[in-house]
Amino acid sequence: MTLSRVAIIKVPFDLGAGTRGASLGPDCLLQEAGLTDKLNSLFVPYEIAGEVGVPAIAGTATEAFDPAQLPPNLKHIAEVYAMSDSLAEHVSAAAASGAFPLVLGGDHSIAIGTIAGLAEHYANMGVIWFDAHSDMNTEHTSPSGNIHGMSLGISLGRGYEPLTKLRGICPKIKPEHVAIIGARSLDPDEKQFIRSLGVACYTMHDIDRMGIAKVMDEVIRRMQRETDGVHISFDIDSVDPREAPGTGTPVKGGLSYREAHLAMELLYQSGIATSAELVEVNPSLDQGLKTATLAVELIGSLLGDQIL
Ligand code: 6HN
Ligand code: MN
Ligand code: MN
Ligand code: MN
Repeated sequence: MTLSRVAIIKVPFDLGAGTRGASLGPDCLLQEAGLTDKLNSLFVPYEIAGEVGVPAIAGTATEAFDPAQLPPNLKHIAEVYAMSDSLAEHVSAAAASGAFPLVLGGDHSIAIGTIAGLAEHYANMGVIWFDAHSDMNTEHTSPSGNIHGMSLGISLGRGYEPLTKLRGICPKIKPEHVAIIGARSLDPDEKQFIRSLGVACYTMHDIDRMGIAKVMDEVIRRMQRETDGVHISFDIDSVDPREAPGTGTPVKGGLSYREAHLAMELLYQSGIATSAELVEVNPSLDQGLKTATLAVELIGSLLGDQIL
């Protein structure tokens, strides 16, 4: 794992979600929930490499995107587009500097920008997508119009063109380099898309049957064979709401506390991760700091925190 330095990029952005509040995530994680203390205790060198909030959208029109022709069923598209473009720039610069980009959301729409920035550095990047959902809707299939439910699809080149073509590379990632882990709430068209592309999707059913250790083993081995870098996109709603209540779209029957930690510990041991993002912690929906603290602990496990 490239752990010479962790470049933290804060993304207090929640306009991709239907419920506001995930914008409070980055500061909550870093300060109240103790992420900076955690990194210090692990002797992980880090810096705050940037912050991308809700951009002022005036003047963000490009030839690729005409705000005068706003498409339907893409809520806050102008803000999402501007945020994604700016975030991609920050992430690309962090990766270019040799650091391990760690992006703190924010809702899951931020993955559009994170992956766009990383795609400039990895031709065959793997993405491990921990999520109750698959985030593969388009403006034509989404039941909500919320772009956080479209970010993986967009990264695979499916959906609204100005977003899929963001910064010129399209698609950013290949279906055979993606693994979804923890899925249990998929919309009909998402199921169809997952099947037709052959995306590896380890549902909760699969995890119940195989065990998370075997799942991670399979995923890690495939990534080691086929990719030149691996991004961990961790939606906290992959974890069961009993452990992670502070999130906007909770779904029963998720990863247990230990399953989530073991997944992160195995990723650390494998050394394959080259970047990560932690999204959808919503402090305004949390029980105290329960969910934020879990998120900090999971980042710790990914970066080398060990029980013994
Ligand atoms: N997330 N499939 C639903 C939708 O609105 O498209 C839920 C998406 C949730 C997205 O949790 O990042
Ligand atoms: Mn670059
Ligand atoms: Mn998600
Ligand atoms: Mn989700």
